[in-house]
Amino acid sequence: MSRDVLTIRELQARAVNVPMAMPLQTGGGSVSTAPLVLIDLLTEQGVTGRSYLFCYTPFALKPMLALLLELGDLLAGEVAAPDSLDRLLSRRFRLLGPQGITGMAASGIDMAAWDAQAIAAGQPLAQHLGGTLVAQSAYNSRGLGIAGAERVAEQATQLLEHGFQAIKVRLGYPDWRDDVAAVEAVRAAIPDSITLMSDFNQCLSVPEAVQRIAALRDTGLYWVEEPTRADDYAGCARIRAESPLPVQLGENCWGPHEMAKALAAGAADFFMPDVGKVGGVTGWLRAAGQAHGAAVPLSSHLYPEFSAHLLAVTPTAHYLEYVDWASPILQRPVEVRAGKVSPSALPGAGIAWDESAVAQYLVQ
Ligand code: SMN
Ligand code: MG
Repeated sequence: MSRDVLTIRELQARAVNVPMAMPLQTGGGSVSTAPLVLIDLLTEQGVTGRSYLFCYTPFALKPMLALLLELGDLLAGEVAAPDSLDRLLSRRFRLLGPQGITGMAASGIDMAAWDAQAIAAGQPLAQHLGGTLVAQSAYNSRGLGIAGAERVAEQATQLLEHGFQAIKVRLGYPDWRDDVAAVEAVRAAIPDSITLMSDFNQCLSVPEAVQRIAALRDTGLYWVEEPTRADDYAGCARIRAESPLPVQLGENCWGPHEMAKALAAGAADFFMPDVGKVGGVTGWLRAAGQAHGAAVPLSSHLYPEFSAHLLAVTPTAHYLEYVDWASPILQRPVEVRAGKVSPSALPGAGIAWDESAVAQYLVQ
């Protein structure tokens, strides 16, 4: 336990492109590897904070890496206090804009700074934030891409391993009848007690979404995620007003301000911010406060290692999205027991690199 103020010595970052056991075709594009940038935030006090950023496409790896390394030069000598770093980076990004790679870089730095702070305090992140290590209900978000009814039905039963009580199917087939067929095939393959979510990854127009969701009415889908452009809050609200199924949104909320606008527009029934886009741990906490105020259930998007800690201090915590995409490069990937994920009991968020795997997947 250290009482010293942590100051940043250096930001180190590396890019890796990690194979995925179940590549994923979505309505918004395909993901066949996990392109990650790994962040090590070294402090003068000897504590190192760690985080990673899921970059969606290998094309984004080098620009993300370059931006983070430039920001590292800017941050050297600064106090590793997430709120001060947020103010500093928000000022720096005002003219450029706080979205896209800039927003993700700022989020990743915030996550690493919080990791360092919790490690310095000798506490798991959830405890450092005032919570306990309570296990979070998770849905298995692996697989179930746009692969045809037969293939998704086969995968669905495998995805119930480790006691998962919920899974998510990707939709947005060229023909709406194939959406219905995929959902019906998955439903037929799993017990009635299993919750089934769905995700269109922004691929529909508003009128198309209204029609497609109407056709899915009797499938009992638990939520319909990102039916149209994620930033078309008015369009999402129109879809929601007509939808017989709850609408889920949030992985593309670039910070608490966008979350506030989406909530004000009544764009969704459920929200699911992404810690790597919403502004890191700091942005998540602010978004969670809004969700609490609006009595809106909040799920997580990706980053199960950090998200388990964050949902533990989220008053309206709903579901943790489980993916194993960073697991190959982590010393201690999160474990699922009886369909739940517990926050790591180690100091910090529990991120430590498996260096031999990192060396294997390094992108230079
Ligand atoms: C998703 C996330 C990351 C990559 C592909 C698809 C999807 C989800 O939107 O919510 O899991
Ligand atoms: Mg999604």
